Amino acid sequence: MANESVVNAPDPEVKSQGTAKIDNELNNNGYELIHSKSPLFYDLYERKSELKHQTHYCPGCGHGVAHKLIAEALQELGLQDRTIFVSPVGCSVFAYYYFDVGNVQAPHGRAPATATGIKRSCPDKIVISYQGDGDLAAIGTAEIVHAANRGEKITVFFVNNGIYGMTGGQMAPTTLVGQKSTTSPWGRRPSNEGFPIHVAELLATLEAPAYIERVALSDNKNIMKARRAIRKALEMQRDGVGFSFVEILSPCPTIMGKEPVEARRYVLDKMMPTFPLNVFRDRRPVIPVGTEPPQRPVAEVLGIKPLGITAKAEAPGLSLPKHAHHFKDVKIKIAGFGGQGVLLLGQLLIEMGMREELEVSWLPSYGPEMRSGSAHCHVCLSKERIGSPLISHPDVLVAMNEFSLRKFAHEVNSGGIILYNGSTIPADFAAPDVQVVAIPASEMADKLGSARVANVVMLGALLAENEALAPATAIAVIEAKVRKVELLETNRKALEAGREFGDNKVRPRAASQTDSRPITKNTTLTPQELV
Ligand SMILES: Cc1ncc(C[n+]2csc(CCOP(=O)(O)OP(=O)(O)O)c2C)c(N)n1
Ligand code: SF4
Repeated sequence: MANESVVNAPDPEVKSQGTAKIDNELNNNGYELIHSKSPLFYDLYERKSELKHQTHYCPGCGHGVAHKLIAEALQELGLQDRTIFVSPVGCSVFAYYYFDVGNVQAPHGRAPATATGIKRSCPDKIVISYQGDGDLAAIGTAEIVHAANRGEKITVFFVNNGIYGMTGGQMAPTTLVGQKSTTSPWGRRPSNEGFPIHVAELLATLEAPAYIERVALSDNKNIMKARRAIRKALEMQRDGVGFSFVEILSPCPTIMGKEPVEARRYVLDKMMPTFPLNVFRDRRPVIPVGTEPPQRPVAEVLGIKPLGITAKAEAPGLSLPKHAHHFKDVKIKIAGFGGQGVLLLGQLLIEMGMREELEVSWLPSYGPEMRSGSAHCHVCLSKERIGSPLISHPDVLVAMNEFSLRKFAHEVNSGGIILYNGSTIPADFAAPDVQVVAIPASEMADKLGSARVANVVMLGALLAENEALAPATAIAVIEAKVRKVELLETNRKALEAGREFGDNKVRPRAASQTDSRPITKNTTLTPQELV
């Protein structure tokens, strides 16, 4: 980091100076010392009380220098307000305490994938993936290779210190031959641990990347070169040229067990012979464009027609009224075991949603065993674009078995609904603020002649209870999905049976995020009421 005035700035006067704090003085050698901090950095770096007066980085750590160079480049290019930093796991994660830009934290190794998503949805932003070598070259090998290969227009700063810093010095893919680490205590041997991976060279074999350079924080001359490379990589992103990547050889004095100056020397003398500095790629990639068809709505691509259109096409003159959606969005979790049609029920719902011209998402989750193992899916139906398909707190839980009821009930939003596949609610089960309805769907399906339609019985009950989607849409979707005539009839009956059960046993109401959330209080039905 720049100097003592940048760490937690306890002096109110310093704080009041705003973002750029400059204190020039002349030292004994006649050199002008410039104590300054880029306005890219926060005024105050938050740390726990006993650590207040130090940054997260050890003295002499290359991360601090790399931060400074990146901040200055962004400042010079005037990109602060457009920048989104993605920092994953490792000492690099601390970046979000320092850079006063948009910050997103990604799981270990996944930063290039996260950055891809951000850049594609916000192409005018400057998206930076800032990663360590354990992160990028070990757990994240696939992500970096594929992001580079796709030529994503992001910038990756790869801080290669040859070791896992944060976790105490395990061997990284970049650890030098002969270098000792906690997991290569005799020194890295190519015969046992393989050779160091040269990431810059590896990525330079790909067609799409625009700019790849390796630099080093070994001495002032090389730091100045690093500064230029960092700036250039950002300029290339600003100008929409393509994927830019700077590998930064960096000292990690703590794990190297060296004083800061020695650690820098180690970068120069030991790391650079293995990882030579070079510009491996500097060109505007030629990626054919213009042949892709224009973006069309997913429903259109899948050939799913809105219900009104289907009805008109099949019976000219007849136009079904558009279903009035009383919600902003409805989040549904469907859980049970493999074979109960849990995932299919989710798919039916999203297809219905698409026909009703809603935004939809479906996220399945199941274990290694598809049949009999536990399975669940997340379904979101929304009038607006959906930010994430992951649902932590559903409005509706469809629990196809008791295990799922007990496992997921606590997640349901207050005022939500649980539809439970069972003849009675387990006596010891309680879910305050949530309406729980037991529907003997499996028994009803058996009586209809096919245990497999229990999920469709639940769909019927869900529609009766929640009124999120029109029953006519459900029929249309089932007709489109089920080809066999007898099975189609059973499915129709199952849907109707579920709807009737819901209508008769349950007061219809909506569990969803409405503009005026009309959710009734907990009206858990007792087993007696359900008989
Ligand atoms: C999925 C996952 N696996 C492992 C870890 C443990 N972990 C935390 S930091 C780290 C190593 C990071 O090393 P590197 O990327 O080289 O960064 P540095 O700390 O050296 O900057 C590991 C393995 C984790 N947090 N998450
Ligand atoms: S462990 Fe290494 S990489 Fe992490 S902050 Fe300390 S010196 Fe830097």
